[in-house]
Amino acid sequence: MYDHRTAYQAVSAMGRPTRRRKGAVLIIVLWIAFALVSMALMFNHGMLMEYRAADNAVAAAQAGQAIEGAQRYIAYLLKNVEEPARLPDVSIYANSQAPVGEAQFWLIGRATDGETAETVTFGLTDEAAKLNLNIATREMLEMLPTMTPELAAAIIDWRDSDSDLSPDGAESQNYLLRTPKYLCKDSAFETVEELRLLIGAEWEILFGEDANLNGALDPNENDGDDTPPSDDRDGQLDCGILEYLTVWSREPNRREDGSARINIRSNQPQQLQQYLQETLGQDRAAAILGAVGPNLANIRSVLEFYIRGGVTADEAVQIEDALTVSDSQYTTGLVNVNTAPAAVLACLPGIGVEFADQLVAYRTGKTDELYTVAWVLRVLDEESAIQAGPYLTTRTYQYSADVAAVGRFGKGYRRAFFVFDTSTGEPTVVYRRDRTGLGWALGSDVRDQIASGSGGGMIVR
Ligand SMILES: [Ca+2]
Ligand SMILES: [Ca+2]
Ligand SMILES: [Ca+2]
Ligand SMILES: [Ca+2]
Repeated sequence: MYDHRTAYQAVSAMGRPTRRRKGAVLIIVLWIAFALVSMALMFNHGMLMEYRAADNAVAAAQAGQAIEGAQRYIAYLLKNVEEPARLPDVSIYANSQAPVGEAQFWLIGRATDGETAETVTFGLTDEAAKLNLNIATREMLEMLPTMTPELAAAIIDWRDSDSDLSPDGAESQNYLLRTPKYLCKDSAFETVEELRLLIGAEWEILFGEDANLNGALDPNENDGDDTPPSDDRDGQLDCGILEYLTVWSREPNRREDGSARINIRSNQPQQLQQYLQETLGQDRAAAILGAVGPNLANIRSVLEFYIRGGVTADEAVQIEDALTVSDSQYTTGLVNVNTAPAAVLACLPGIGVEFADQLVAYRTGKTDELYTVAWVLRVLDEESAIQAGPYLTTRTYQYSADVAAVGRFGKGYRRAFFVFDTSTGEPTVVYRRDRTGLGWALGSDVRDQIASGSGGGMIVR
């Protein structure tokens, strides 16, 4: 620290000042002292900032390591779950304030049935609970909250291979007018972020009120136009389309043990007959196949087979794993009717807004009953269920982990969004995106938790 007296003495030593000169010297001394003190303060401040920066850098590095740790942990978890293809119960894995050395991580989840989005929820989330951008029709896309007919048309034009402009859509001819100009992709979406390239993909449509994509209503998302984003201050989180869209959902079209399924539509009905006889007995097999009739090739979903054949819910549990209506290796874009929010279910043919709410209300609090898609018949009439059938599943093979972490003293906040695909048998990260830039997404409760925690440090973003 700078010593004023030393400086004063140093200046005094320049000569024996007269009274007049003494005054001038004092001013100079003050100046010099002030300058030196200022420099010392600046120097100290610089040191302090550098120290803090180093401290933050250490914390951020720790948070980054926690995110890597979380990634390995989740891959291990998904590899070892007791019930594959089902979203693991949050009680069986670490998802909130999980320690990794001096760091901690959280998995930003989504409110499930019966919960509200007022505070942040923790856990893995389900990509099969979303609408697949590469499968959804224009009509289905238009049902999404905040979607416009123009963007829905632009999505179809973006992914279809032709250059024929849909009504209100956008092809290369439109994208070449932009600055910088680019071509329409004319093939499938590889990420949801590609939406940002589309004409009509306004920020408000993509994000809605959920500016930090955490599925929870943060204060700035419920204060009107006081702070961004713009919102309607109604106490509800009105999400944009990013919340409801995926490109990852697909199921392996094999039984859980890896063996081939039986294709109901194939022209070898004796294989189906034999399987039903072995599993459900001669009488039931005969009754079911008799009810379905000879036009097996027209059956568009396993659910439709249940309906036309009068298959009971108990029988469905026994046979669902073995049946399919396709020879493809994977089935892309099925929506998990057990986990999808009403906003997604409402987009599906035969369901719509009213049935979507009823399906969510029915499934709330139930687990065993939801093992096969047959349960939707408790809500949907048969005709509606037949329309919805080709889009429904009760399985999930892609899980997203939205990992937020802080280092020591609650500093160095980092966030990364991962998608894990288990459809090949081995959990694989198929997508990773840094979300640190979206700002604090763990809500005020976690902020308080960290502030009062062992570190007691403040949170520096
Ligand atoms: Ca096109
Ligand atoms: Ca939010
Ligand atoms: Ca606002
Ligand atoms: Ca709102």
